[in-house]
Amino acid sequence: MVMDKIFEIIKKEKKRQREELAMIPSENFASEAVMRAVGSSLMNKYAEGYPRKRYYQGNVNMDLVESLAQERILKVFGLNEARWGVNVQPYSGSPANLAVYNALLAPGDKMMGMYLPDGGHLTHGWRLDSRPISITSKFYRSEFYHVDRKTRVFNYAAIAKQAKKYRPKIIISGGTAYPRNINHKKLAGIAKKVGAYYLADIAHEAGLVAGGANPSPFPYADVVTFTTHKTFRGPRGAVIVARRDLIDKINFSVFPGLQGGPHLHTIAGIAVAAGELTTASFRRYARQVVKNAQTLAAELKKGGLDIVSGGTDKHLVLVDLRNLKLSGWTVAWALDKAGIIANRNTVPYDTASPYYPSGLRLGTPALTSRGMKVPEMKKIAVWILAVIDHVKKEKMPEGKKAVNRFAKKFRQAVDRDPWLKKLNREVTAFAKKYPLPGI
Ligand code: DSN
Repeated sequence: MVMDKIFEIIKKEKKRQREELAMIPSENFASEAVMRAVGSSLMNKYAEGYPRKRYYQGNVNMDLVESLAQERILKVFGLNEARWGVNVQPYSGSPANLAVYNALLAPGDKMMGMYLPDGGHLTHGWRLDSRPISITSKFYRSEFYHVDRKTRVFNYAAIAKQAKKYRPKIIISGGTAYPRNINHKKLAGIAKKVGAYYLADIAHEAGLVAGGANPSPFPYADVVTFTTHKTFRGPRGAVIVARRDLIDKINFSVFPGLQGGPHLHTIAGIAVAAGELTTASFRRYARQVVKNAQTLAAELKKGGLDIVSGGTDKHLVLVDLRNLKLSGWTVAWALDKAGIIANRNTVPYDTASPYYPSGLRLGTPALTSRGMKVPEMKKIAVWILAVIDHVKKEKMPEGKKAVNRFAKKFRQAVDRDPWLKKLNREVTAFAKKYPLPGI
């Protein structure tokens, strides 16, 4: 029996996950098989290099693990080995994207990515004016494309115009809070016209693409990156899939360019997850994730909330709280106290700060992994609307000092709030009825 204090904390965390509703769209529950692979003896081995080209001895089984992971990734997306190469070694999404840039760009080259408050990602060249925030904007020059102010979806003609003027070497799509399908065909066409690579970062929707619930970027993109712990439902890690003629450069960029020994225990978990993704039950899961998110969006909209872009094609819903003059921070903390775990998020054309943004981001992958369907989404929507109504008078003031005072007072108030405590008991009793996958 292992007695380390950490195991007490793990037990508490498992209880929290069982008793709360995980609605952060980038979170999910890996299966028992995935967790067993990750927690296995594979973690004891160094294996710098690639299958059959290792720098250390004793890698016969590591070669089998990594090759199987690569094969399964191709199978998951229906790809042909003659056209596509796979790298399963990136430690996570950020190093995966950096490895792609390091392979395909020279320092100072131009990249064009989705604007962060419009749903993009830090690693797509994020900077604030001329101040680099992500290392990607320190090494490379970046410019961003935006959603339309009115529709809050992309206007591809405007992106094409911008690309023609800016002439980037790479165009990146994908991100964290764009609820609509991305038109990969159009973006790849725009990239081709200006002589740029097209990188589709499908970190959020990889599982939905694999399950046939979202369109695939593979017919069009030069490179596709994704993390493996979101809708892919595997361990925390990432994968790069690239055109066959680019993969050697990318492999060299991952190792020895950026990383040392690969985490073969994680890669084994990715292989197990990829095996699960090719089943009929996963295809049903992927479709249900989207149906659940669409139900949630529709119910919240009926309840008077402003849903960015009017709905969703994916696993996530973005609520703009500005019409209620509420902060995403306030709502996220009140929901937390009720046992509903969502995250505050910037929204398109947000003027609030990223720490106290104007939006709330909700997702359905984790709830769907627990077996929840449309009726459960309707029930949860009622709770979310009730919590928002409960805090509707709590307006965030202006000015740093006033905000700090408000935040402290609000946190104390929600900690003691009897209505939220009562709702929390109701949510806990409900959540406990749905089994938690994993160990
Ligand atoms: N942190 C991830 C998300 O929540 O979307 C993106 O990296």
